Amino acid sequence: MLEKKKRRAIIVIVEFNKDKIQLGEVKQELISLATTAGVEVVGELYQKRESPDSKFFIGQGKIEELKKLAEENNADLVIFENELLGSKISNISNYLEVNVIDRSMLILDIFAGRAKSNEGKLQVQLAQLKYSLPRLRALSENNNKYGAGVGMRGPGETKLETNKRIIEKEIQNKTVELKKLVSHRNTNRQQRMGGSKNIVAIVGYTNSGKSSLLNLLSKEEIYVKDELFATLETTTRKTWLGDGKEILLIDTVGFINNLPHEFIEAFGSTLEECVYANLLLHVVDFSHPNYKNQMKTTLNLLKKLGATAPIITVYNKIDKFKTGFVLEDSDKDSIYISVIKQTNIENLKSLIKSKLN
Ligand SMILES: Nc1nc2c(ncn2[C@@H]2O[C@H](COP(=O)(O)OP(=O)(O)OP(=O)(O)O)[C@@H](O)[C@H]2O)c(=O)[nH]1
Ligand SMILES: [Mg+2]
Repeated sequence: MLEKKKRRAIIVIVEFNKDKIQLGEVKQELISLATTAGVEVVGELYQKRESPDSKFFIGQGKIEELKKLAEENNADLVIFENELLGSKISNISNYLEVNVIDRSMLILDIFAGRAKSNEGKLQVQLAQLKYSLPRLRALSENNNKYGAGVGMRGPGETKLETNKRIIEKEIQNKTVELKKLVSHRNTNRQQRMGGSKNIVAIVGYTNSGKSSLLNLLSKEEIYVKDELFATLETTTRKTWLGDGKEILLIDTVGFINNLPHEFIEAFGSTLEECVYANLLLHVVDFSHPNYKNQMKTTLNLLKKLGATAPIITVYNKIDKFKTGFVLEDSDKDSIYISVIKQTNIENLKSLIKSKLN
């Protein structure tokens, strides 16, 4: 998507003894992120350690192994699952002689390619600037040696700034600019919502089917794709649930595990939409092996944002169960549906209506 010539990457996952990660899921998600950013994953490396190595993050033996792996597979990029600080990025990329980024930079790169509105672009730029500040030297070295690759592109294909003073000034300016936009949007929101008590926000982990559900309920054509962060900006649609009941349905950016705080700060204004909602539809990809953790991530983020509206948990994609899914007795706060097969949608509508009265 972003690269003219497809980058070839080795992914690296380090698990520390104190953390218990679900390696398969973590790996799968990182590969999905890479694919979404237009990168081909050509190799992988895993290490379990007590703590990060002070120079290379991974051990001396492992860095040798990584160098070999990169050479053998003709890789021009290494992506770490773990968050890397500047000196480590420099040490590793100098040793390997390829561009090195971490998962957060990969996510930023996807965001940069997606942002369309002024507000979206500003948010991405702010997140990038804040994230790059403690990593400047490494990023500009990387940039000069290996070209402005994945993780270093601003929205609209602009090259990211690497001068500290300019960046600090830009952070200031853009924060002010964003504040203005947000206050303008808040005024707009009040007009847009017209004092409605029927504001329903669709939230959930990325790729769970939020936009698909909005499309189905509102008969709209919002961008739906089997990739992470297909939606980066919120969309609001008037929707009728039958019996003359009108709601305002809001599609939101997807959540993902381990988002650095710079992102949450920067995207706060977009995510704020769920704070103003009267009801939240928490869409879950029930067919995903890791759906329970994905739910936890979403609920934690909602808590951080201060969203307190009642939640209906919408377990989606039940069509993916081959043996024919037996609908469990849905309690009054959850429901099992398939957007694709349009299973149980009328019941969902009734449930929404019952919660809004
Ligand atoms: N099998 C199946 N696939 C579904 C269902 N609902 C959505 N999908 C697919 O899941 C993928 C993601 O759907 P989206 O609607 O873009 O998901 P989203 O939650 O908006 O994703 P982001 O905007 O990336 O956070 C698409 O390929 C959809 O076609 C469903 O009920 N069953
Ligand atoms: Mg979406």
